[in-house]
Amino acid sequence: MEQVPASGDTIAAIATAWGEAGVAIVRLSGLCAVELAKTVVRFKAGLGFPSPRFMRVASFVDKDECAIDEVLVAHFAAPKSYTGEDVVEIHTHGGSLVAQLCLEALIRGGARMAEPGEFTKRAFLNGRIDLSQAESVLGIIRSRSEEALRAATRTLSGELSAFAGDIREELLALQSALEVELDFPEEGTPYRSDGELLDSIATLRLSLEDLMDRCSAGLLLREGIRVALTGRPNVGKSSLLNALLKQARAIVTAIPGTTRDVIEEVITYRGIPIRLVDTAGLRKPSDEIEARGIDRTLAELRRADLCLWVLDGSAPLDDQDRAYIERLWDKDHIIVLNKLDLNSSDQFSAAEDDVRAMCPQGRPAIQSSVLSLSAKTGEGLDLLKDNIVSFASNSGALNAGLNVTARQLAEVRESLLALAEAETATKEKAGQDVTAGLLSRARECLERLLGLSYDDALLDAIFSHFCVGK
Ligand SMILES: Nc1nc2c(ncn2[C@@H]2O[C@H](COP(=O)(O)OP(=O)(O)OP(=O)(O)O)[C@@H](O)[C@H]2O)c(=O)[nH]1
Ligand SMILES: [Mg+2]
Repeated sequence: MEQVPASGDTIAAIATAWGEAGVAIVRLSGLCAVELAKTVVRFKAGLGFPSPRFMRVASFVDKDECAIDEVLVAHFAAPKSYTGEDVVEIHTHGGSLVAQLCLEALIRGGARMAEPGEFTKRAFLNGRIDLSQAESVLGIIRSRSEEALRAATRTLSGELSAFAGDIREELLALQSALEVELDFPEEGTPYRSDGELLDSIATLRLSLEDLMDRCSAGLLLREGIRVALTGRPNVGKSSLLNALLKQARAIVTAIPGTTRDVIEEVITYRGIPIRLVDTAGLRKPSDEIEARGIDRTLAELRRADLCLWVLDGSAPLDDQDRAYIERLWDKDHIIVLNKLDLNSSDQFSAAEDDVRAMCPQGRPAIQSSVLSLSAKTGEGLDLLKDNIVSFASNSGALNAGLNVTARQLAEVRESLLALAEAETATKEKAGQDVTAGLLSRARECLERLLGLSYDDALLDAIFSHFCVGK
C-alpha cells in the first residue's frame, strides 16, 4: 500500500448513521484527503482518481490489496467544497462494518478522527458559511416537522444573516455618526436632533422586534411547545395523553394515584411539535413513591410553556379545586373539563362559566382559556389542539420563522434590551456618549449572533452539539 505522510490536518469520519442501510459514506477533508483516499481504493486499469465534482467506481482494498467492497469515490476540490478544503467521500455498501474498516484504514494512513461537527466548523473557519448558517445545519438535522425544516433552510440560505446583518450595519452607522459628533464638536451643531435620533432608534427597534418574533417562531417550530398535563388524581390526565397520542401509552385505571412518574411524548399538529408531559395527580401523597412523583409534577409545572389543568367536569368543583385554580393565574394555562360524555353539555357550559368567573380581574397578560372535552369519546380534542397551537403561534411569525438556537435567540433578546436602554437614555438626555455605548452593545450582540466575533469556547460549545461526520 502507498504510504502518505501522517497529517493530523486531514480529518475523517463516517458521515452516515450507524446500522444497516443501502450505503454508508466515509468523508475526508483536508490537505491530504486525496492522497489518503488513494491508499485504500483502487480504480480499474487506466483510470485515475476522479476529477473534482465527479464520482468513480473503485475497489476498497485491505492492506494485502484484497478487495473488500466495491465503492464509489467522489471528489470535491478546495475551495469549492463543503469545508472549503479538499473533500473526498467514499461510498461503501451499507452496514457498519465496511465503512468502519475503511475509516480505520484511513486513520492508520494518517487521517485524524473528526470531532463532532468538525466538517461544519471548518466550513465556518474557511469562510464558506457564517456561524448562523452553521447552526442552521444542526437545525436541518434536528427538524421534526416540515415547517421547522423550512425555517432551517431559510436560515441556511442566509435569510437570518442578511436580516441581522442589515440591522447591525444600521446600528454601526448610527453609532459612528454619534461618535463623529462627539469627537469633532467644533464641526458645528449636531445635525441629529434628539427627536431624529429617537426616530432612528425606534425604527431599528421595530426591525429587531421583527427579527426576535421570527427567531422565536423558528425555535418553537423546532423545539416545540412543552405542555404539562396536571390536575388532581383520577381526572383523566393519562387518558387525555393517550387520546392525543392515539395510543395507549400511559397506564389508566380507576384507582387514584395511578401515574407515578413523568411520561413525555411528542405529537405534531399544524406543523408545530407539541411535547405532552403526563404527570402524577396532585394530592397529599400516600407513600414515598407518590411523594417523589408529585415533586416531579411540581417541577414540570414550573418548566412547561403551557399548563393543561385537567378537572373532572362531571363532578362539582370543591374547595380544593378552587384552591388549585387560584394558583394557576400566574402561568399560561388551559383549564380542561374532562369526561364531557358523562353529563349534558348544558351542565358543562355552566361549569365552564363557573371556572371563568374565578379569573381575577386585571391580572397580568397571561393566556388562559377553559374548554370541555371527553378523553373517552374524543369530543373536543381538536378544539384543545387548536387552542394549544394558537397559544404557541401568538407571535404570528410562524410562516417566516428562522431557525435559531437558544444561544442566538438570547443574543437577539440582549440586543433588543440594549436598544431599549439606548432609547430611554436618549429620552432622559443622558448624553450622546451613553447612547453610542448602548448602540455599540446592541451591535456586538448581533456580531456574536452572526459569528463576526467569537472565541474558541463559543465555537466548541456550538459544534459539540453536532454529530461526528457533519
Ligand atoms: N367517562 C369517562 N371516563 C374517563 C374519561 N377520562 C378518563 N376517564 C376515566 O377516569 C379514570 C382515571 O383516568 P386516568 O386517565 O387514569 O386519570 P389520571 O388523571 O391520569 O389519574 P392519576 O394518574 O391517578 O393522577 C379511569 O377510570 C378512566 O377510564 C372520560 O373522558 N370519560
Ligand atoms: Mg395518570
